[in-house]
Amino acid sequence: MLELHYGPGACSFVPHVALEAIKAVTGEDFVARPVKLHKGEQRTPEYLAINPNGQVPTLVVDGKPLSQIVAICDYLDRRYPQVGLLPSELWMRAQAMSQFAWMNNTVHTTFTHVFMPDRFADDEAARAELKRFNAALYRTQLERIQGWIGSARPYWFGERISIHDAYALTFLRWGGLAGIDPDSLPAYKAYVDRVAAHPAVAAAIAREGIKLATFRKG
Ligand SMILES: N[C@@H](CCC(=O)N[C@@H](CS)C(=O)NCC(=O)O)C(=O)O
Repeated sequence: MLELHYGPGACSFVPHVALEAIKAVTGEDFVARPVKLHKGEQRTPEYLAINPNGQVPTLVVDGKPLSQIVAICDYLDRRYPQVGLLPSELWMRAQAMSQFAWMNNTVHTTFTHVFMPDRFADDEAARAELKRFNAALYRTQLERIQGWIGSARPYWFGERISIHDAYALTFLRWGGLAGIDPDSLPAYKAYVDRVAAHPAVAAAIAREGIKLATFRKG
């Protein structure tokens, strides 16, 4: 049995989409377990027992927990290669993993500095500076992704929805929370609108009860 512990709108959206795509192609279902991050449910003793980092996502496979998006998605892709969550050809896959690693260890953590500066500094002025600096850095990272997806037809790797599509969507959504107007990245926004309309993505969006538009002017 596959169980995903996810936080609505969080990075766990990436394996959530993967599991929906797996369900559509193979019929293998999963149990979705919401974790209310704003209420601190990720720090309860029960949750820390399956994920000592106190973070989502956690995939529980037949009672055994697996953490870290990269490990979870690699596992799901190898278990269900017919879904095409990542490219199968050796070099293409290596390049895809290189982008995936950068998204997870760099873009994601840049946003964490914007969203949770309290995790990185005690001083209020230092937190404000971390926020300002990393929001600008995050924008340059989204521009790099926009360069990559410029030729996406219709998705990152072609016809099949992939891990990268779900992560790219999440980053643009978070961009709104970092004060980045998605209309200022028009190619990226048009691509995310396509990705959001894919049935597996739409199902994950509906279950999480999230909206794509997070940017507020002013
Ligand atoms: N490197 C981790 C990052 C996970 C992560 O940053 N999760 C965030 C949500 S996007 C979280 O659970 N935050 C709650 C907290 O830190 O209290 C992974 O790839 O799984």
